[in-house]
Amino acid sequence: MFWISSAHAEKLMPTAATDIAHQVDSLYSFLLITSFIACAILIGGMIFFAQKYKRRSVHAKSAYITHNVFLEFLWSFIPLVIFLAVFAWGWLIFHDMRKMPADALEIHVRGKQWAWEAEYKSGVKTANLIKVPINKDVKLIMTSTDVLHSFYVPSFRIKQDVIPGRYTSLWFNANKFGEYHIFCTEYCGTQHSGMLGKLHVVSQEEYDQWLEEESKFSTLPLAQKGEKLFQIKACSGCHSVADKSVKAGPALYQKFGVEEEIADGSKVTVDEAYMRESILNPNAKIVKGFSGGVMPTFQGQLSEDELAAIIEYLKTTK
Ligand SMILES: [Cu+2]
Repeated sequence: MFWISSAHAEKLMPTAATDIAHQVDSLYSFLLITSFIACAILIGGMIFFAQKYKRRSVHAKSAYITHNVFLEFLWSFIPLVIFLAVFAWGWLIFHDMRKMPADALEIHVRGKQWAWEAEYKSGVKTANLIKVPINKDVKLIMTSTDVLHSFYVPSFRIKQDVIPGRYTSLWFNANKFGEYHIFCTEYCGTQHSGMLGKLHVVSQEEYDQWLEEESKFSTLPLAQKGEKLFQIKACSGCHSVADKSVKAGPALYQKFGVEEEIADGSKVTVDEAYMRESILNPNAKIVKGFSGGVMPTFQGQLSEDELAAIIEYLKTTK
């Protein structure tokens, strides 16, 4: 920290878990403190001079002063030096933030309404969770499958827009174990505020073990694979599978084989074909009481075997 001790700063700001976070905090503290000092000089000076040069009587005449070169030079030059220093300081930090490390652990991140998907090089996929080893350069290669999102980790002081149709990137090197928030900071639709993720910083051993554990996914039985996909694709954000509680979409608990009333009043039996249609073309048969256009289509986002896995899983909630 610059002038504020780090113990105090921890209370003002989220835990700083990278070197860059400390640098950002130093610059921020400098700005905050110089602003306070400038404010005190301006407001204090104004009150002092208003009192000192107060008109004492109706006949009092003020001195005729046109200018003062020395004073004018000072109040122009000192702020100029401070502003240029802040610019240079900020530029150096920005340069560090944007210079991608050459030998980093690379993770693909996809923003979608309303979840963060991550994909590791080994093929492991997660939703709303990124696990990384401590003291390791990590580079995120990011894009969006629908609208603009923005990836933000307050504890790392890094933020980057995530844009459909192109890649943007971010890097960090976490130096503190823990669980940190991932926020979306670009309004992206009704559930924007619920677009939350966690970033776990763990030891290298724990990371390796976790990655190996997750890699076993492809050999899982269909229904178990479906259960994972249901999480990864963030279906669980809008559909309850543990009970009949209604979220943004209807609960899918004990749904298989049930007769469902749809918006136009007709009935449909929930079988494999209806489930498939509802995943790929969600607006085809909207359940009565729900509005269309909320669920995005998963056309092109799920392979045939992934579809089968999810449907087999949904049959087991029965
Ligand atoms: Cu978003």
